[in-house]
Amino acid sequence: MSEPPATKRRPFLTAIGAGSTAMVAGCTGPLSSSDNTDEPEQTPDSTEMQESLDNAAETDTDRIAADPRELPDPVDWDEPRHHEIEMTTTEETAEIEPGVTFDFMTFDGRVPGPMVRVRRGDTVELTLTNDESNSMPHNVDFHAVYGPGGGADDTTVAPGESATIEFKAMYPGSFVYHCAVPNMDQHISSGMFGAILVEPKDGLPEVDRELYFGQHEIYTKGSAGKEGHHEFDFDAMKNEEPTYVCLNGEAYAFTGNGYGPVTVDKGERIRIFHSNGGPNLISSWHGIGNVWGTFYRDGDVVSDPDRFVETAPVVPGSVAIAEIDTPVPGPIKLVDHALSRVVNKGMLGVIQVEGEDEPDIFNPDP
Ligand SMILES: [Cu+2]
Repeated sequence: MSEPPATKRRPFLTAIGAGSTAMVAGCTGPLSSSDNTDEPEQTPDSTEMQESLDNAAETDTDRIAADPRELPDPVDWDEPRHHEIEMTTTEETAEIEPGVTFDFMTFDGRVPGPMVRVRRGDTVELTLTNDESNSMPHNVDFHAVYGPGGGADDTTVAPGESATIEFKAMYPGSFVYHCAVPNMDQHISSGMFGAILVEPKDGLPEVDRELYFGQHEIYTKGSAGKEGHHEFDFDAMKNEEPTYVCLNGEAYAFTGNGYGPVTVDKGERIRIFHSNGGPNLISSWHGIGNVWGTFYRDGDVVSDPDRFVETAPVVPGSVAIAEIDTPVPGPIKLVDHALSRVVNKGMLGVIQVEGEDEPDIFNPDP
């Protein structure tokens, strides 16, 4: 593998439809002009000439992407419970992709923030702490809350302070929570969102495995893949022209370019929570090589779910739920079907189904 150009090579479109996860690894092909063999290797294109980024900053953490396998177990109680939940807001520098640093803001140091999981009728005593090393006020607005600002009005805390609220989870569904200070779009774009799941009293159908993802977009003064430190770009945000559209806060985190695919076993029924923090873009959520067999639109777990949905809107400020079957081995590529966000901006993650071939269902070589 030769020295990569300053603008990183992107996993590209043919990798999305093709079968091998190896094809989403790096060095697979050109998208940046500096890969053009007709050009001298060291000549930057005009965009790069205009860009001058500071060097990549020292990072505070090796990883900002939450592990999609980490979420609370399903509700197994049938009487109202009281939950004491603590969350800490952080401001920390991390990589969006290798060599590209950004100043994130988070709940508990990961994007998306931790899932809160309760049963309808439970009460939640929520303490939000703004880490003393931070520089900005933060708060949290839970969309599962009846009350001023979804709790934001009474959880606004300065660095070093904590605030506690208590709320009753009156209605079921999956909902976003997010920071809601006056610059809330910047704070969400920097990573401050997560999900709260309020299970109906009878619970959700049993599945073999659950995964939890968060999509959002990041607006920076660099172009995607340009190595260096990417400052936040308020004009790009106002124009809704993001540099990155991320799954769990990083570009291509769950591919061969990042931490690798999320592996599951063939035959498992899997429930996927897809939160969209936004702040601005609707996701056209799609799983390449699969279908949303049961789809809970907008996280509505009371109405009858939709069936066999190919591509589903997940609007900013919502958490959709899908249950899928995995009858054949191979990759399921999680994308936003606004595909320029996949090819150029990072919005791709892979679930790798492992097991024996099932030629009666899919035969690549009949
Ligand atoms: Cu904030």
